[in-house]
Amino acid sequence: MKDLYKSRIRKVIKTLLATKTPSALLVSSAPFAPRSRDTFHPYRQNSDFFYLTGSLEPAQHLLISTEEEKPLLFTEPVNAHKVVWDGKPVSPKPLARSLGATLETVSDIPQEIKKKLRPIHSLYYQSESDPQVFRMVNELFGLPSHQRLTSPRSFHHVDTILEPLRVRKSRHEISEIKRAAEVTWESLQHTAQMVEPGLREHEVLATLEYHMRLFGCEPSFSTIVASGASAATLHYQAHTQKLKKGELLLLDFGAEYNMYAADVTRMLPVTGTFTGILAELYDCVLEAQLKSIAAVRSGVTIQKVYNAAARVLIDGLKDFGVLRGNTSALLEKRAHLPYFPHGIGHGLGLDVHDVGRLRGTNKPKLQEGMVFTIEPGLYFPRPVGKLPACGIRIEDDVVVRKSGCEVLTRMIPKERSKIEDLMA
Ligand SMILES: [Mn+2]
Repeated sequence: MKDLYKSRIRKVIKTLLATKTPSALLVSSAPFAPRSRDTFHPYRQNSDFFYLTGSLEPAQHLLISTEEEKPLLFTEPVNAHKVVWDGKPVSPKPLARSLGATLETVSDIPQEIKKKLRPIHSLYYQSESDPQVFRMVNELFGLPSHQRLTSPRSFHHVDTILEPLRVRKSRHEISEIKRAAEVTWESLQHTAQMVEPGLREHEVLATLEYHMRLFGCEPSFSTIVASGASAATLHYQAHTQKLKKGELLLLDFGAEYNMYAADVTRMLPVTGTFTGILAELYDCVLEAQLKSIAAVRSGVTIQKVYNAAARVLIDGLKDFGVLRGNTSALLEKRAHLPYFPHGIGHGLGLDVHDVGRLRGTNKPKLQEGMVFTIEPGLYFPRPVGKLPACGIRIEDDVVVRKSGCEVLTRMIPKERSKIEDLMA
């Protein structure tokens, strides 16, 4: 893994040079997100900045410029007052050395970066990261043309350069996601056995997250624990309901390991056994998910993967008396959208909703090494015919291979009998 970040920076330089204009790419550490007055949410590094530096430290900035011999790493001088509260910051010197960067320790970082941007024509910058740097770039953008002789005149989102690099995952990145998946599985194993009628959703949530943290991870997003009708709300966050007999419990959760995310959804029957129409609905969603996974291979569109699931769900909705008509015509009319209102999945990597434009049902073609989720579902906010109000989703993480895909979360069971075994 030596020189991992150096080699990524080299790829950025190559892309900048290919534009044949003086160009630069600017990325910053994440800012602290306020929680309440002067307290903050736990710090989480910006994914682009981590991708290019491996640094977990706040208040750092990386400028890669075709007009500089080396990348520039900007940091603030040590503030003695801050040290009292936060401890001594990690020295940026080894980081600069490992990146082959020149270290610039300055108190007014935006002003210093602005000076370095004078010869630049095209600037690639982040829309969400450091607010002060963003303000400085916006000032440059807002300059009238006669004042723009010595500043960038062409502004682009960093995604233009970083998305094509980040979207295909290396072996190393896939092994990080696998580790996140294993911890996700551990947390489910420790949680499934406690599920029973009378327990509250927040108790299940606390158990899942406790085990993720016990194994050195953080939740990669806000865990969703939704029982019965609550599961029809896609991003349900109240977590106040008592688990009731005869209901299914939806768990949408994932660990983040070393900045890499896993994202899984599993359904548990509250009593430990799937029964009746919910068992049938479950099998329909599972079949949709398996068909969708089977459609994944390099070169196919995400739309094809989506349609493989949508057709099974439409057939199921016909069997349950919710829809009537020809399956292809219903798919064409998007008749399933009230019951399956989201895309088939999303890119997964450093961000739980990663780069790659795979959300929705659009046209991008899958490439080897892309990692994304496959998560079809059926949702009924109100009872429909003999179906109770409920929501069912099954989600796994896959990596695209030449002639298929590898399910990175395959250790987590999803057949009904195996889930029942897990809860026994
Ligand atoms: Mn997801």
